[in-house]
Amino acid sequence: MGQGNSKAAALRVRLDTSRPALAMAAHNPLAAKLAAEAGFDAIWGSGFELSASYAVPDASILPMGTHLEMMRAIGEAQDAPVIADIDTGFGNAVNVAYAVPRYAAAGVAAVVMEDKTFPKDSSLRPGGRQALVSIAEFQGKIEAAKAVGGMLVVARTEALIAGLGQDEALRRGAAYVEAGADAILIHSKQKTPDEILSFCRAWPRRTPLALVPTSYPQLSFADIAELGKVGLVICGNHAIRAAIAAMRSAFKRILAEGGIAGVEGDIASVADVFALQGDARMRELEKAYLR
Ligand code: SPV
Ligand code: MG
Repeated sequence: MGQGNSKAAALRVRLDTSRPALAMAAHNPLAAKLAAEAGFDAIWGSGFELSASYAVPDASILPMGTHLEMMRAIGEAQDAPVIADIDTGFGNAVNVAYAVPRYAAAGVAAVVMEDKTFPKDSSLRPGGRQALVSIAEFQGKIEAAKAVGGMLVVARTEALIAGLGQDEALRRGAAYVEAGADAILIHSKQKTPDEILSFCRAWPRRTPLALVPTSYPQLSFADIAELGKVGLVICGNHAIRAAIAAMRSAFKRILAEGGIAGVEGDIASVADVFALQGDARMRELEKAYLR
């Protein structure tokens, strides 16, 4: 386990602070395939999306194996590198040392690990528990992840989410770089980008930053690129939110209209679904091998 992986190498090059890589969230291989088809550079293996797709809170409820197998399936279904959201690393540094080689073996290009205590709570949840582990403990977890090799380790600090302020966020970011992090994800749930802009401007390192602008969507990709500090922008939950809105609308209309005819033009065709399922490949296989 832990052999070098070419998608990790490509992603490392793509973390370009003058033109940040764009990752779209996915909760299953189909969503990942659509994100890659749309042109996103990477797939965000979001814990929030996967939890939502099981209709459970994003609070360390789903087991590691459920997330891991989804990351493997997402990687197999399409070519964009997978950035796996491993939350807290499923416990302490010993848990990280167990988990990360398995993610490497599943072919993911990067893991993102956050400095919250296990079990975690969603960063976006109003009034959620946002207790952080010590800097020293999290450095040990980064070192355990880095020891695996062959993939990028993105360290995520929740200092701003926990209300600890910019100085603490900068201190944690720097300490995580010292421990070997390849990038620092800095998260904020402020409704304006001010807090994030201030952090990015104050970030003194060459190590690229990663942002998840869910709460401050007014900050465009071009605005982020202009900062010259951010190598990765993650659209954290737009696949599941788009799916929820589309399903709600179609389901409501079908009942209201007393039939399925009305939605026909607004939903994907069955032929589209066949194509996404790999029907062309199945026809080749049938031709070659079915006797
Ligand atoms: C996720 O998508 O699972 C994330 C981003 O970790 S957030 O939900 O904003 O914490
Ligand atoms: Mg998450």
